[in-house]
Amino acid sequence: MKESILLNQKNMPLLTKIIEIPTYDRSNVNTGIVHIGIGGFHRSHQAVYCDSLLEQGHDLNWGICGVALLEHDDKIYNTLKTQDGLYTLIVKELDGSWSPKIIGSITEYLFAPENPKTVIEKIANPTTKIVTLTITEGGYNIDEITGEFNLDNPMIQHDISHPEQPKTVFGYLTQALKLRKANGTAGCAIQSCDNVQGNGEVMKKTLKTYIKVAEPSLLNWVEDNISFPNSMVDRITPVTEEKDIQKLKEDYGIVDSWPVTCEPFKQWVITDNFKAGRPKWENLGAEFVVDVAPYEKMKLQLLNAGHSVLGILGALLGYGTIDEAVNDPSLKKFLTNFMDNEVTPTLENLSGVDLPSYKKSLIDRFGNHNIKDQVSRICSESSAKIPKFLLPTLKQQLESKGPIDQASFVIAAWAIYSLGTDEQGNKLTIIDAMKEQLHEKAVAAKMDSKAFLNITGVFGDLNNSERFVASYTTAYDKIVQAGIKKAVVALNTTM
Ligand code: CS2
Repeated sequence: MKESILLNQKNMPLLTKIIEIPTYDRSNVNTGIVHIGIGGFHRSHQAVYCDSLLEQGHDLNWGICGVALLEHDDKIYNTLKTQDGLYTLIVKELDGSWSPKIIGSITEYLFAPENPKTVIEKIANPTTKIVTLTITEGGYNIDEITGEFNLDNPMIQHDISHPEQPKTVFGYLTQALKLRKANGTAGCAIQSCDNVQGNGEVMKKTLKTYIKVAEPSLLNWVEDNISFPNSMVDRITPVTEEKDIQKLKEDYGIVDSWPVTCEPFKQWVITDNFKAGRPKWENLGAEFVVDVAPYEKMKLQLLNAGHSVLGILGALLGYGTIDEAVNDPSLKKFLTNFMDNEVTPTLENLSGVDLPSYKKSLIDRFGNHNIKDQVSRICSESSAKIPKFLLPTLKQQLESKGPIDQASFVIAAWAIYSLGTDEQGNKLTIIDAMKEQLHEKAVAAKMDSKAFLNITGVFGDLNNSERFVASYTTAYDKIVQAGIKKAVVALNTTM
């Protein structure tokens, strides 16, 4: 066992011989970006692009202030505080080796519940040119029935009546933009980095709906001064496990209470509309394009939906990780058929993209034995993910009278998954904001399988489609009667 070194700025010189550390002078870095939602993904993706840019040394104005927004984000905040914003990025290579590196681009960190005013002032600061967000798919607070921003959400109501003590991103941004306007500070860009189709547009629409009610006199200023770039983000980032923390300590002697693990691949496609300038992320491989929408659609409906397919079917079969699931030949075949027959016909305008290679690369990435991405992570918050990842394919195929049996099958499997046990009777760990409702409808579905489709917050009015309901019911009955494995194989053979 090596001598243990606590990860913090003071100990950096001790780490130089052990691991790659930032070579730029962190004390000279200025904060140009405020990031809201500093979870694993931000730390494996955007913060890494910024770190590499700082390494190039031309422009030290793009340091990040990471904001922990929610009460339960105190752990990441305390970790960053103890470690001076430093953390270890552990890239798990395809051959099983580790490429660890210390990332230094998060130079400030704030815990919003502790000090909302500081967060508001930070976003309003003239040096803040971009506010980036990873607030999760559900964070946009869209009502699946109306497709509109849900003003009835109690947290939103709270922010409207307590503007100076906000809890949601909408309340924070509104207060900060109001302050920018009052101070005569120029506008900035608000860039969503979530897995949501048209994420910039969605952010613009939702924020403006909020402002219209909470602070109507700000609306025109926002229209004129704030831009909302769209972006497609990609890097598989499993939940950090205790064994990763231990290995880092044992093999490298580094004591980091929350390193980030991820795959080697990363991708970022962005529309180039930044009101107050932007970092040269293209130097690090980010792609700036006129229209991100087709790339987002491809990624969400193939990669993210592919994950959900493997997660839900894999969970019922008792698999713990995505590589186990995709390396099961029947699931691999199911996924390949789903991608080729149901998703691919809905994709267009992907100039320069070799779709067959992209799909093949997804199967390879999912199958990477060293990543060990957790099925529980993939299945978490499915009620927010399924409407963004899987239902768009289903709806488009219903419109064009195309194939829907595989998407319907996944929904039927999700209904059975929501009962809370796998096929061997082992308890499933279900993490979902709608967990209780899902369970209640899953129980009702045992008597009448259609009951699960009445969750309008997820399915909207899809239960009005006779064709979909019939396809779903057939799948549900088949799974109950034959078990998930045989039902998958049976569907595979009809393709
Ligand atoms: C996953 C994503 O959360 C999920 O269900 O599909 O986190 C996925 O791993 C990333 O979007 C990869 O870029």
